Amino acid sequence: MTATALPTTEDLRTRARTSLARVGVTVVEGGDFHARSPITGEDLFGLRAATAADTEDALVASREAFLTWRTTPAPRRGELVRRLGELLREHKSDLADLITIEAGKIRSEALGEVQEMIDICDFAVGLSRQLYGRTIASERPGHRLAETWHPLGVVGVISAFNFPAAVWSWNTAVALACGDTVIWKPSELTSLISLACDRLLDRAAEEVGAPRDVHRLLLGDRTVGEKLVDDPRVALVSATGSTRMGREVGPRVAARFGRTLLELGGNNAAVVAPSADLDLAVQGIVFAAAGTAGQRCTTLRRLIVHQDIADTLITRLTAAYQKLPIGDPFDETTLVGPLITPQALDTMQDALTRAQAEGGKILAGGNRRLTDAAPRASYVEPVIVRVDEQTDVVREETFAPILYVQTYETLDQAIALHNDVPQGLSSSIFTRDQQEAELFLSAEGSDCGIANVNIGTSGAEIGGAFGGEKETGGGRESGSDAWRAYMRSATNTINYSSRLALAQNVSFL
Ligand code: UN1
Repeated sequence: MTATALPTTEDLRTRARTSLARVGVTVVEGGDFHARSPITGEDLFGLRAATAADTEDALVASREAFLTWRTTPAPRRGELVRRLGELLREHKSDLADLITIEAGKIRSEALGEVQEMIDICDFAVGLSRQLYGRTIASERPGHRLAETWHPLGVVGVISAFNFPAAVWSWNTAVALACGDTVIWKPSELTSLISLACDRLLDRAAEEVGAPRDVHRLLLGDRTVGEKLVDDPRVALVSATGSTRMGREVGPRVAARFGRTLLELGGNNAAVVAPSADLDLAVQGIVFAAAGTAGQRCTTLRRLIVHQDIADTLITRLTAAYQKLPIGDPFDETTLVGPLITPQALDTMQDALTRAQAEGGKILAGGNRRLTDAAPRASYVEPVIVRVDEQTDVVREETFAPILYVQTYETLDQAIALHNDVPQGLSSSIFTRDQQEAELFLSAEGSDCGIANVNIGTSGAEIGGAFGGEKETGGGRESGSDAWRAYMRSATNTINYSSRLALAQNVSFL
């Protein structure tokens, strides 16, 4: 099924300009750094990328702003985030338009992404009154032992194309409430939405009287990111992207004893047990595997199905895949938009070729679509591939809608297969058996940072901490106590007696 005709690049330009103007951004065109849209695969505007001097200027200004911001009472810092949240609400539709234009997300997912930003702002406003430290029982009379949390410094946020705005907001709303300042280097593929977010935060800062340099945006290629990675003035580098990127960023920041928060690749799986509610499982699986055209870190990439229900489930899934409407993400009936770039399509096709060479069989999908209407764009049918074992290609993250299906006999076997990949982001089990569900969530179950029951691997709420283990990088962002990564703790021992008592009963003098 293919939805109606695609918009033209000129339509997209007009729409982008209108949304940007409403947010308050005037695009200065003419640079050689291009904003483009995967909807047609064509360039929209030439923009100006940050120069080395712009980056240096941002570093100086951010550090300077930090000196004021760190002493601003946290609940007042929260007022900036509250105002940002209000502006995001007001411009929800404009921001969603820009996300659709640049990332190719369908309308409801683009609106969902903006909702995620609003939610994290609400969370961070609350957090600004809850940066709790503990009081610890001292072993000495007349002493108080306490833990205090202080702002950390300049946070460098490096974000990816697939959640071009939400991941920025998880980091920025929390970092600002924590008293840090932020320099943002977004994906080169999503400059327009970045300009819009930056403008709204600037407006919020003006309105509440916060230093304007609490936030700086640097558009550019990897050289800009590298500067943030290597500069000791950046206290924390929070980077979202591929494991390959994380392998470079991690050691470079560690070499200067900086902090990192890494959100890297996932190779997320769902186990489907014999007792599973299959109606629910089919819906959960199709959204998690084909939603966002398979381009979420949390996308479902591997299905581990009990052998007794495999045929039934596969029949239902292939039928659902054949009906997926693929095309213009602005069309309300579309469920699958374009892949981000032609390279993403090549990578997908290479993975499918390898999967077949390794014994996999394509059960549904895999054809390119809309080649006449948009030859430079990359629309493709989400694919289901049946595999007998977890071969090399299955153990890699291919950032595209490929779902590998394999079967299991015992739950222990399923969990072993589940964990036998280098990545550890998100996971789920579909079962109505409580023992199975609890085992999957236990210490000997899923080894991921996110483990779900009767729901797919993607679409996490902001209230929980988001992140994963192993090659996913170990970072935690967003809710719960992820805020601690953006602050430094100090342990305070206060002697309010008139005797000097040494710890561990040491006597001296
Ligand atoms: C990502 O794919 O980079 O859980 C983030 C989810 C979203 C965030 C995904 N809330 O799928």
